[in-house]
Amino acid sequence: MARALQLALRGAGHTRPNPMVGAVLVKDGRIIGEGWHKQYGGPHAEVNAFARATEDPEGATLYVSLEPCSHYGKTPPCADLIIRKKVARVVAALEDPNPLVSGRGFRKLRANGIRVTVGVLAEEARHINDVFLTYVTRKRPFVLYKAAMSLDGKIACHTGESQWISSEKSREEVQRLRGILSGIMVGAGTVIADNPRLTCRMEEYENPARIIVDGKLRVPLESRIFHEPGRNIILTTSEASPEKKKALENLGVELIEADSEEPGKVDLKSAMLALGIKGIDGILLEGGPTLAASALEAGIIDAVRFYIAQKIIGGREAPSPFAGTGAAHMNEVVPLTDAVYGTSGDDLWIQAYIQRE
Ligand code: AOF
Ligand code: ZN
Repeated sequence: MARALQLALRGAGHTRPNPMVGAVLVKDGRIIGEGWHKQYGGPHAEVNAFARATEDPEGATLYVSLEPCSHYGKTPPCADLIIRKKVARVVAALEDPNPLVSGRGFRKLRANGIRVTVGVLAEEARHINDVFLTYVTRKRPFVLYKAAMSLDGKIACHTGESQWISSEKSREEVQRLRGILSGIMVGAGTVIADNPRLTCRMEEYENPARIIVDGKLRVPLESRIFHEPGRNIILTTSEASPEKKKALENLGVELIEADSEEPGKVDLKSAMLALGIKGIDGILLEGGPTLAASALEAGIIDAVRFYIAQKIIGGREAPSPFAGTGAAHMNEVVPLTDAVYGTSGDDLWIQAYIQRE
């Protein structure tokens, strides 16, 4: 299964909004076939594993990181293929929450005499497909808030200077995240202050859709983002000027209007559903700290990923990843769970999920 998960990851950035899936065929203790879902719309992992099998898979065990599908989608059901190939046993990491499948694949296999085991390396498999699992069940994007900070938790100096806190290796990883996730989100303040390009500089990936939270449409028409390849989506409100809206639309910008109770402030929760309809399944939230605090409060953040550099910035006024008021009491803090962590260059990184009941 560990091998199947490794294979699954090879599809990163190319399968969305489908999951990343890997499959390994084992017979008499030997691997006789491997496959993964390479591309959206293409053959599923199981199909590729059978296609590359070096021996007859009759009697083999199939390890697969997701429940084999039972539906006719872009491709015919994998469960039928597995039955036809006379596999003896299927070991899966997760049930597929896609309403078109959700247990039907396993049922079909069992009804045809195949032994089925579910739940092997389930947590790792869930971690790999957190975007798919959220999007297919909630119809809104998975939101990952990323920040680079010093060991004392500052994301910039009190002067605002922040280039660079994290190592080159960490910054490279963020480029990869931009390629893997379908959207990248920042506040209008970031666009105005830094005029960033918000592109993915890695050749094998497409640019993410740039999503700007800008309730009053303050971003200048000359901003670099409007002149880079890729989609631009602005989340705004009815407070924005109709002329500016028209001018932005003329630049090809897609506008989503989501009013909250506070005039000029975007309702992030309903905006996420609108983004889901536009096919955005995952978002890398890159800040700044005011937007991050609003996003946290709105309950749209699913996980945080912090790169922690071996540096001390210090200073009472130096910002940290979440602005806003913050918790007043320990019983109000936001609990995180299922943390995974590692190193990148000289930095530490940690990713943890917002705990939901
Ligand atoms: C599998 N193996 O490798 C993948 C699965 O439109 P389709 O035919 O590609 O079906 C997409 C759905 O199939 C997707 O939403 C998910 O539920 C499942 N993906 N299933 O057995 C695979 N990629
Ligand atoms: Zn399938």
